[in-house]
Amino acid sequence: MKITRRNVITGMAGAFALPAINRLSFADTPDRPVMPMPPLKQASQGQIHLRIQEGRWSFDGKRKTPTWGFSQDYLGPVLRVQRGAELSLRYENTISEPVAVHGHGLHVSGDLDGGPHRTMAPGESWSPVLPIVQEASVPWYHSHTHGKTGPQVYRGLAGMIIIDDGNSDRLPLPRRYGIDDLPFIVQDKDFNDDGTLLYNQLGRGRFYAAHIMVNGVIQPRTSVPRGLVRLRLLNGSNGRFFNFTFTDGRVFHVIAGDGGFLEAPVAVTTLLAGPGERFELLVDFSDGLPATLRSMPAERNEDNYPLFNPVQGEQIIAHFNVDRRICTDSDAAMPSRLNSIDWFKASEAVLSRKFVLATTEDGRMVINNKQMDMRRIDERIKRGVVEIWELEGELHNFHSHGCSFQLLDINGKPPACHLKSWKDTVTVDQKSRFIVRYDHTATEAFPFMYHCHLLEHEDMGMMGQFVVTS
Ligand SMILES: [Cu+2]
Repeated sequence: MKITRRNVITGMAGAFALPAINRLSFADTPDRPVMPMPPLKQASQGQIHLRIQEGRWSFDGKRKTPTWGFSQDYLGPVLRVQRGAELSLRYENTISEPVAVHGHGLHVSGDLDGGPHRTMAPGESWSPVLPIVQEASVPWYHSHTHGKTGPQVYRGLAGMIIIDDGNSDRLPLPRRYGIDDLPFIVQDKDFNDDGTLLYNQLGRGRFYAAHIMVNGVIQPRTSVPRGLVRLRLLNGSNGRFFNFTFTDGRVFHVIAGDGGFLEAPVAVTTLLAGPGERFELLVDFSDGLPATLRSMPAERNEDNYPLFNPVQGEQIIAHFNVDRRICTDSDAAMPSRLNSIDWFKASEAVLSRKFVLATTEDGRMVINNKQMDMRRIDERIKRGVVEIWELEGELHNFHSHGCSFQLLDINGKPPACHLKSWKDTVTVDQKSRFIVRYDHTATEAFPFMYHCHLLEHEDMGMMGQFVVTS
């Protein structure tokens, strides 16, 4: 009899009496489509052409859906660049509406940032040459078109960037792209009966869709070697928070956040990630057992108010199947030390700014009572000065362009250990504070943005603009 994953699991379930959820989630694994790996484009090969184009993509391995992508049907290639080098891009807009493309998490000046002031009309192109000065990290690129970021990202205009440096090259981490080093872009979508994408911006007040996908395939399966596997996790969904955990409760390690490595790996069993956030994870598959990653409801703070809308509930994300035919990288190991971070001291800050994210009584999404206005500069910042930004709101995800920052505290408490890296996106549920120094300039013609990274909130005006001057 051919040993399939299905009957192996059935046998295990009898022996170990796995809870029903495990049997359910493993049982349909062989039927799940395989997780695709985006193609890799190296900056060292010269200018990378990213054609913003229409496509047809299958999210479920069966029917095709009209989508958009960067030089492919859906999403874009993973762009890889070494610190100290340049990332030379040529965006070409071949779709029928204007598009701006922002490099989220990149430390570049405002004229290279790709905010809404850099919109390409249909037929236009933009060729930025981005000097990469920051440490190893996982930024991403995505639509940032004024008022249309949500629907354009939803339709597929997003992709990952990997920055390497001397430190990441030296660490004994898994590094075989697509084998034990996997881009892992998690999103959610709804569909109309005819298979087209359903985008209901105002549904339920926040955008949550029913189908969870990784790299554009719903609840995919992937084969991994028996050993350590690195997931470069990007929450690329429009508005959904995920609370990642494995069905078998296994421990995994967070090794990096938005803007770089933690100082040391942090062992966790659950990981909360909001829209726009990235984490790098190490998962140990040396036990040879299959595993299923899911998202579980989480609870908010001391008052036990449910953090998630009920539709978020429990969601299967992806299935991992250990395939012994895939060679294990015997050099890959869990480093005890990953990075050295120069921490700002709160006492270094020379000023602080406060941002209140709210919905007004008449339903407008505002920051400090103002909706985004492309013609208004909201903040003026001096380059190189250390500042504290204090954020208040009820469950938003705040992102600032032009920097990485360090979390100071969340609701008055120090951030959890796995959040102690450079970051550029942070959940605001009551009050969060970060400390930051803006080292890159932005002019009034091409200012930086700060905004809620729930894309529907951003499109509805929960965004402001700032300049950074010398
Ligand atoms: Cu928001």
